[in-house]
This record gives sequence, C-alpha cells and structure tokens, in this order.
Amino acid sequence: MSGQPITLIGGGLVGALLAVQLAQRGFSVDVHEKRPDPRRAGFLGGRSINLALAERGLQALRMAGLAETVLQHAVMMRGRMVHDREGNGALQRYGVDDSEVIWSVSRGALNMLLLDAAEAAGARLHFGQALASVDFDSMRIRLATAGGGEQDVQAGLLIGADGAGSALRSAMNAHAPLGERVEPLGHGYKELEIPPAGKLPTALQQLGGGRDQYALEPHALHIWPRGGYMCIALPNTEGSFTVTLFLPAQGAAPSFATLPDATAAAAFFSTQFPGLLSLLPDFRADYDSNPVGTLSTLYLDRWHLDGRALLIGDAAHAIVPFHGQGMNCGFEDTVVLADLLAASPDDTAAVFAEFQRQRQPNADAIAAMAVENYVEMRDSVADPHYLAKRELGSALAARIPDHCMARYRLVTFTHVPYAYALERGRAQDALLEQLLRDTPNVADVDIEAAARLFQSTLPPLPELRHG
Ligand code: FAD
Ligand code: 8R5
Repeated sequence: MSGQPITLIGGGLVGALLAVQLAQRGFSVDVHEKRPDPRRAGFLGGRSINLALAERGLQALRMAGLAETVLQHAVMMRGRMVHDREGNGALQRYGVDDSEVIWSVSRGALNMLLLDAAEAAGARLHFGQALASVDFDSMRIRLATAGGGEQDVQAGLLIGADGAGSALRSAMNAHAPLGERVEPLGHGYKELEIPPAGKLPTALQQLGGGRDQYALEPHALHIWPRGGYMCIALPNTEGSFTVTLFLPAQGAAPSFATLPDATAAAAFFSTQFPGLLSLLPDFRADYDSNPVGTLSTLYLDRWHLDGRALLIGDAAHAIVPFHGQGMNCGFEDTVVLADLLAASPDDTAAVFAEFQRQRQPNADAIAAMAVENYVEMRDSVADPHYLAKRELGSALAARIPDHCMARYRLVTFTHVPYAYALERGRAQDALLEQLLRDTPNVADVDIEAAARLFQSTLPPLPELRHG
C-alpha cells in the first residue's frame, strides 16, 4: 500500500474504528489520544454509560470483523416502552420482528474492544497525548503529554476524530475558517442509575414482574414522555439501567435552572416520574454529582484543509442524541473514508472533497431527524393522531413493503442514505396525512385504495437487504 502515513487525533469510538479500517487496508496509522489508556487506567468503578447501536454501526463493525464480539456484550432492545404518569407501560416495537432491533452497548467496553482491534490490526496507539497546536505548513503537531510536558512530532495525513470539542477543528479553523456554526438545542441532560433489582429494597423487586435481575423489562428502550421533557433508560448487561433526564436548560419550571439540586429535583420527580423515582435509590447523590450535559448541532462549511487534514465523526458533525445515531453515523463515515483512501491513497485532496460530498448531505439529514425525534419521543408518542398515522403506516408497510417503510426503520435498520430517509419520510407522511384528513380512525381508511395511492404516487423503495 502506498499513501502517506496517517496521524489520527482521537481514539474514541470513531477514531478507534477508523484506525482498525485503515490499518486493515495496509495504511501506517498512529493514533494520539488525550486520555489515558482505558484498558489500563481501569473503567471499573466509573459510571456505566451505554449507547444504542443500530444497523449502520453494526454494518461498519461487521466489515471490520467485530460485529459478533460486540453483540455478545449487548442487550437487545425490541422497541420503546412508553411509561405514563400512572405507571402503565406499553411497548411500541421499532421493527417488524426481532431482525429489526437496536442494541444497548457499554461505551467503555466498546471503546476498549475497538482499541484492542486497532492494535491487533497494526495501528500504533499513543495515550495521554492531547493535540495542542498544528503548523500546517510544515505539518508538525504539538502534543500536550500526560505529565504536563509537550512533544513536537511530524504528522502524516491528519485526521481529526477528536469529538465535538475537536482541537484539530480549532487549529484548522484558525488557519482558514471552516464556516463553523453551532445550534444549541436549549435543552440539557443528566444521567441517573437504576441498579439491578436485587439491590433495590425488596418491596420494589417485584415491580420488574418477578425478573430477578432487571427492575424493568430489559429488552426495551424505556421512555417517560412528559410533553416538554422526558426521561429515558437503556439496559446495561449487569442488570442496571442508565437513565437520562432531558429538560430545558433555562426558563420557566421545569428546567435545570429551576431544579438546581436534588431536593428540588426529588419533589419534581415525585409528581412527574413517581414510578421511576422509586427505582432510583441513589437519586440524590446522582443528581447532585452528575453534571448537566449540553446538547447542540454542529455544522461546518468545510470538513477538510485541502489534502492535509480532515474531520470525521462528531468533530465534523455533532448532532443531538434523539435518534441514537451519532455513533452509528460516525461508524458509517469510517467505512466510506477508508474505502475512498484505499482506492486513491495518493490523491488525498480529491478523497477528502469526495468524502465531504458524499457524507455532508447525510450528516445534515440525520441532524434534522434527530431534532425532530425529540418532539416525537417526549410528546407525540401520546398523541392519538400520531398513533393513527403510525398504525396506518404499519398496515401499509405490511401490505406493500416495496412502497412503504417507516422513516424510523429506514434510518435504524437499513443502509439507505440518511438524506433519502428524510425525503422519503416526508413524502410518505404527506400521503398518510391525506388519508387521515377526513377521519381519525384507521379502520375507516380503505387499505386497498391507500396502497394504490402509495404505489401510484411514490417510486418503489430501493433494495433494502440488511443484516
Ligand atoms: P468521541 O467519542 O467524543 O471521541 C473523541 C475522542 O477524542 C475522545 O477519546 C477524546 O478523549 C479524544 N480527544 C479529545 N480532544 C483531544 C485532543 N485534543 N487530542 C487528542 N485526543 C482528543 N450515539 C449513538 O449512535 N447512539 C447512542 O445511543 C448514543 N448515545 C449517546 C449517549 C451519550 C451520553 C453521549 C454523550 C453521546 C451519545 N451518542 C450516541 C453519540 C456518540 O457518543 C458520538 O456520536 C460518538 O461517540 C462520536 O464518536 P467520536 O469518536 O467522533 O467522538
Ligand atoms: N445521548 C437513543 C433512540 C431513539 C428512541 C426512540 C434516543 C443520552 C446523552 Cl435520547 C436517545 C434514542 O425513538 O424510541 N435510540 O437510541 C439514544 C438516546 O439517548 C442517548 C442514550 C443519550 C446523549 C444522553
């Protein structure tokens, strides 16, 4: 393999998987990661944070030969379990059957597995080295090292997978403006934990329906929608759940500004999330010690500096979390970039431009759909019109699978470009609105006529083989 050596900044989820893909294609790869090696520093004792892995991310892992191993440590989530204030829960399946599910994986465990795979493929990993500055004329970089020192090294092709707060992006932007725009969502989040049922007071262990380990149904993504805000919970392999509260950052109650401490928050939870609160024995400590995370969407006009430097993953296109696609999108990026580089290792300017040409419309599309899914999750799941559209859409998807597939399924269970899913979703939604214009009841709709409307108005869906 010819091509310059590659200097990757960031050994997080996207950086580590990209290192695997590039090393597997014969590139010489060095990864500089700010944090210490998580495999040595020990993740034990830390908070367990999990993420939802869907088909796009799984496909990228499959191509690197890692999907099987990752799935062995994952918890299947078949749908969203929606919890009302009275404590009733109802499962809305994400897909048509168990071939269409998402997977809850531990971020720490996944990162460590990817780092092992990167090293096994031949990448050199350097921990405790934070990119501090770049001289793009000489392509020398300065790294701040763990002990408080500094080190200058000659860089190869620079690729920034250093996340939403990317240092490489700042350096590139200082050299030649990238047209950076950050759109704050105005809502923040805080993580809490439901311990395994065995660790809850015995009276509550029965709430899980007699399951010994999990306090709630393990094979679901739980949502407590409350209109302007919500909680969610994802299962961990150890029997616990990581809960996230999403709430406006500022403004009239409730917001994080009006709930500054656990005392105020406990009173709020006892009226809005009473059933959930009873599963959170460490509520006060968690609330007071875990920070409020911020949520925004990042847009850039340019992801690269001619043939010298490129941004990928969150560094190029951080999005809000509500479609569970940030990592999945970044993983999809790695396959596209590794294939383009392998095909033209010596024309990096063309490769970087082509990477942005292919990926940016799709990053923009998932950014928009992620914002839209917040409203759906926290609000519309309780709206009868939304539920009617969903029901009619599922009936049509079963009747004419070549012409109708829910946007959520296109995003989560297929590889069609995100931009296609966005556009197709709009077109399908317009038809469902038209069919339900004169009646709130799905039973009143002539399903055969509805099928003919879809078939005559929309082109067939592309080939959707997945898995
Ligand atoms: P990161 O994972 O942020 O990695 C960046 C790496 O660069 C880090 O290791 C960091 O230490 C390192 N770094 C930073 N600065 C420097 C520097 N100066 N020099 C060297 N290294 C540096 N996505 C999903 O698909 N599904 C989900 O369910 C989901 N849940 C999420 C839950 C939470 C709590 C959060 C915060 C995000 C979630 N996401 C989810 C989004 C997902 O985490 C990101 O999209 C994904 O991690 C992006 O990967 P990345 O490698 O680009 O960035
Ligand atoms: N990210 C997710 C979905 C879609 C669920 C649905 C939503 C927590 C900070 Cl908010 C969220 C989803 O439509 O029914 N799939 O995966 C992950 C999500 O949040 C993650 C865990 C999160 C950033 C905190």
